[in-house]
Amino acid sequence: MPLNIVEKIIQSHLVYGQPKAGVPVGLKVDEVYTQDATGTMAWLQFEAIGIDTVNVPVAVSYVDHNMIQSGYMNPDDHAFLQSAARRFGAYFSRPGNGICHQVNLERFAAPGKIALGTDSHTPTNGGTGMLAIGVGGLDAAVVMGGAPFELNMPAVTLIRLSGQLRRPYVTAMDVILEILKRLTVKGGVGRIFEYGGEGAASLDVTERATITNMGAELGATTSIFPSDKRTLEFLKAQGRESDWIELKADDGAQYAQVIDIDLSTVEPMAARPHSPDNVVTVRELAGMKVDQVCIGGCTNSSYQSMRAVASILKGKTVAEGVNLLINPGSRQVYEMIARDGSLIAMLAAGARLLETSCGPCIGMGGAPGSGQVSVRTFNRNFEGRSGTKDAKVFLASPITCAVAALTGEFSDVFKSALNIPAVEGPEEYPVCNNMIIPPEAGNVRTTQIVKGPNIKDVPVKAPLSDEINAEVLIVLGNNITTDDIMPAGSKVLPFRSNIPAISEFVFSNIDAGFVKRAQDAAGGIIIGGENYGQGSSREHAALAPMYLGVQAVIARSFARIHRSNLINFGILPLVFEDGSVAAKLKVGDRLVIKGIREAVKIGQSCTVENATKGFTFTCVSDLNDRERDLILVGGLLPFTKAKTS
Ligand code: MIC
Ligand code: SF4
Repeated sequence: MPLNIVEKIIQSHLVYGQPKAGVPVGLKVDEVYTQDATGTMAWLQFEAIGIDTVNVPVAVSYVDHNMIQSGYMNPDDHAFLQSAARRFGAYFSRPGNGICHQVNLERFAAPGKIALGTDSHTPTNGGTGMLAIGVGGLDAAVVMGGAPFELNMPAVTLIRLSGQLRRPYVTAMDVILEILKRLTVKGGVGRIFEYGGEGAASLDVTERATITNMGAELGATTSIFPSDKRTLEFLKAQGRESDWIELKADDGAQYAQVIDIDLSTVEPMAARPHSPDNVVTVRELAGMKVDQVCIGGCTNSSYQSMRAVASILKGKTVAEGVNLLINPGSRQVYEMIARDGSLIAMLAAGARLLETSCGPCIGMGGAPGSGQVSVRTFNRNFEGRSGTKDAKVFLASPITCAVAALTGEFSDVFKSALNIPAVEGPEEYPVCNNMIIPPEAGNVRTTQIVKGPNIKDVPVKAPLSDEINAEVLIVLGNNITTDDIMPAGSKVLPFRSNIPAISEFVFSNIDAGFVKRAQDAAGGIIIGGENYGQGSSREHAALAPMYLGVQAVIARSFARIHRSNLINFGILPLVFEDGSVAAKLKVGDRLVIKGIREAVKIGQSCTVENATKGFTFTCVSDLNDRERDLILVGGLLPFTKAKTS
């Protein structure tokens, strides 16, 4: 039977199950990577499982998010991660080496392999033909312990690209924004996007990686490109030719859906506040004043992009009213722009150069002023994520951003008088692994794990009770993000290793009374809409509510990673049989669900009684066998510990 690329990789890694859409498959994983903001929990959980050494071919611990060291907490986390990597057998990418996805693409990504990363933008690696999936920290810890990774097999959509980009004005960023415009932030839920067609062949690996990176914003499980001669070129230039294999779909391969995009018709696009799918053409925004421009991050940090930006800035000055911030994604790219003079052009134009870290993308510095317009090459523009609640954040390509930095407004780049050069990828990248520390040799390691005072144990939930009798704590609309549930930013991120402390911030950006209500009621139930928990992989958006006593979330539908995180921490995700019931529920209503253990065990729907209003409604617990087992015992940690002890 002819196979598509996704099926080929799944087949070659299958431990159990059948690769049919919706059916659980267990997969052998080739690489697991963590980043610091989610990694401390992942490694604490790995330690709590009680296994001595990682049991996957490659594990890498990156430090890139919590880079502002305004106190001891973030550097203590870095020291913990470094010691845990050495002790348990992972590579450690030191602070300053770059953003996990960009560095992983350069140093570890390989076609035909499977990677998990504790970050939703792990699919960036799909640019090389790797099946790379974002997961919560506990899922990563359990797989590093040697378990297969279980996934409900997604449906595979082919995005068939034809034509050529109108380079240099139109970039890969514009392509993914166009796709987001068409499909929305829910369009990829339960799907993998496989790219193909002669248009795909015209894109280089870094352009492909921009597209697969932002597939996360579609809600997709992952996105992947074929591995072809462009992939070989990239791997060869990175000194990793031996990692290359050819990977293409068989003639006659089947897909659940096919979407056609002619690259030659794509225009410069921008996502308006406050959602990555709120996309219009840059032409429509022309003339709008811009106060801040941010270039870099994990979405658009290739050498080619940075060099193009520098050529636009060269010999000019950033507009008077504009702050231009640049955070290149890796030290390799930084080094290259330093060597070829691009960095001087940026500095001379007035750019503020940041270190290679997530920075302003996650509100770690670089917050815009009140009500300001910020245009960024990043992937998320959720309200308040920049650190400024009333800022208006737009997402656009490096070209659109560089031009906006000079003109102080959105401009039609085709009409801009600027001479924008096309930049090719280098034949050879400067490869230097001196900032990646290998693990201590052997399987019996002695490194002491270093834990600062802010690093607290992971809380564990009790097994599921047979009756939930609890208040509605909050009623929410559609597309609630994990940034809404568990904000990030420089004030909150340092508490990622301290669940009691971080739980004080749950929903703080959208409902300041939530935590007090939850504490007073000793827990409760959350009511969500469609696509509840979209966005990041941060398991703190499940762990902290669990710590506050949240027992269930009832929603119309859930985003994949967040749903897994809820289950991993013993919070029951229930789906309304009739979504219109949500409108009848109010904060403070007492909901009673009886006989839940039995309903979960036999996969039945359950009746929820609204004891305050005197009506009942039905919810579905659409859990698979493994998920049922996890929920019943209180989550993945007690489940795994029971199995390994
Ligand atoms: C993000 O882009 O939202 C983050 C910060 O990288 C998150 C991870 C986190 O919250 O630590 C993600 O994408 O998963
Ligand atoms: Fe970092 Fe932003 Fe990329 Fe998340 S999206 S990994 S915060 S650069």
